[in-house]
Amino acid sequence: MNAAALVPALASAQTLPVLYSFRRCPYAMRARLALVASRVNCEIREVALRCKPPELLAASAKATVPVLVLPGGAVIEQSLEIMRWALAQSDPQHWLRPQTGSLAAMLTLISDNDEGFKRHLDRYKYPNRYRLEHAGADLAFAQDHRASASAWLLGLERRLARFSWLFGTSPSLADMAIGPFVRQFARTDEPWFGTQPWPRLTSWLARWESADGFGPMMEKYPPWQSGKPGVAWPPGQTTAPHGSIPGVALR
Ligand SMILES: N[C@@H](CCC(=O)N[C@@H](CS)C(=O)NCC(=O)O)C(=O)O
Repeated sequence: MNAAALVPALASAQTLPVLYSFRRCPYAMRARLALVASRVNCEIREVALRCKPPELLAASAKATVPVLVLPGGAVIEQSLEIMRWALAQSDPQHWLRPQTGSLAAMLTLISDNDEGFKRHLDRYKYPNRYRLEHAGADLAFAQDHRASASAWLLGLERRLARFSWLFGTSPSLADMAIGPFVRQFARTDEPWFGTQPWPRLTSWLARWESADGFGPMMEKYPPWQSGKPGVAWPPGQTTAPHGSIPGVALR
């Protein structure tokens, strides 16, 4: 668990936002990136997707991660909404105000990712989960979806010809929301990905993975268990401008 501080069990009043998360989930990754950037203090609860804790199911009937439960009891159960909530508390890197374009343009690109690219990514990565769509021809099915996903990625490559990030010379909400999905695509077949005509995308992905918040965002935790102490998060946060309470130690 590294040296993360333990939060005393929240027996009565919840004093910090509670984030239900799964380390490798791209939606949870984007939510954690925004929480790290905004320096909102939380309690993180790593969820084993095969054995979801009753507290998560009580907070959110749809039972996906990430879910953020605020101290007043409000529940935010969409990753993009968690990002926007966190950045509304504090946005020191101006992710919501890109150098070029607008918030609306970023949301459109993110929606293309979530509605289009993600569908192809899932079918490329897990063709066996979609047998009803292709009668067992896993390889051909995967390659078709890889081609459709690649067409969208080539659009990002063209966009990156102008600036090094999707909406200017510094990262924005769009880079942070889309990065986890492109990373998953790249890691599905790294040798193949490395031979494709998208040098700018490759460099963008490498810069995204070495951004400041990436390490804390990918910190590993064992699955949280009901009634056990949670983990104060993000790790390494020494000042606590948002959501801090007396008595909660942050290392
Ligand atoms: N639209 C949701 C999607 C979240 C989602 O689908 N998360 C996956 C994990 S990556 C999940 O929790 N799936 C439920 C399960 O596997 O039981 C969001 O943006 O937060």
